[in-house]
Amino acid sequence: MVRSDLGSLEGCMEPNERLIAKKEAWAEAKRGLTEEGVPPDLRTRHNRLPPRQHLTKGWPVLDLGVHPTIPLTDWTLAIGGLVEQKVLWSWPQFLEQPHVRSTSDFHCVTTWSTFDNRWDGVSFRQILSVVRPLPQVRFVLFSSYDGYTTNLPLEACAEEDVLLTYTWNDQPLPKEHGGPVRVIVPKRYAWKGAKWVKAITFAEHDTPGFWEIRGYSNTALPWEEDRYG
Ligand SMILES: Nc1nc2c(c(=O)[nH]1)N[C@H]1C(S)=C(S)[C@@H](COP(=O)(O)O)O[C@H]1N2
Ligand SMILES: [Mo]
Repeated sequence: MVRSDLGSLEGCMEPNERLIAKKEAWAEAKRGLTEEGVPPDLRTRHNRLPPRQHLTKGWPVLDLGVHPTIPLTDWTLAIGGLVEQKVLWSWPQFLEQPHVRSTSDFHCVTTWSTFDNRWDGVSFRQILSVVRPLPQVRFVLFSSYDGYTTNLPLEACAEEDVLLTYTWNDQPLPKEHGGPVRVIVPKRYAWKGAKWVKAITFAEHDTPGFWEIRGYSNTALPWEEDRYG
């Protein structure tokens, strides 16, 4: 396993070691898990809240405590690895891509959820059509300006609702939520969506990311209450 540690970034806050330690301890204790064997039809799917989630007001901020400032003139997104066409997009080049608008729910592993978030951005499917992953590609690794990483299987990224978004409810995506651009993966717990995304790498093999190597699930499916690895 490749351990992806946070590098020190000039001009940034220190990572929030206490929060990281607490969440690591939760994974060890498997906090928040319902009893095994609860039949799926007794779960709360009908009211849109995955098991043991609660609806929260507003939009909490949750990250490692480092909020990098990326001026749009310096912002780039590198998409590469095993693809036919690597790209390095500047901000104007990113905005030139066809855009989509999407509304989805957001489920954080720490048990809060938000409903009906409106996003504008570039769909992951659009990225696939531009870079064209090679046939052996099965995994995707996202890397961020704060040093964070997270990994997903290619099929999970290819879902229609996976976006690189730069707005939230018609406003520019606030810096504390990952602006200028973050990833959202509505069918997975929210840690699978990289804030301040900087690079997307297509690979044949899986590379567990920041939380995946700290006790969190590799698959992260809210409806399965698949919180911990
Ligand atoms: N770059 C980066 N992305 C990140 C994180 C982070 O620390 N750094 N935290 C993840 C976690 S654990 C969650 S729950 C969501 C929270 O997003 P929010 O702060 O916008 O609610 O972002 C995810 N993406
Ligand atoms: Mo999280």
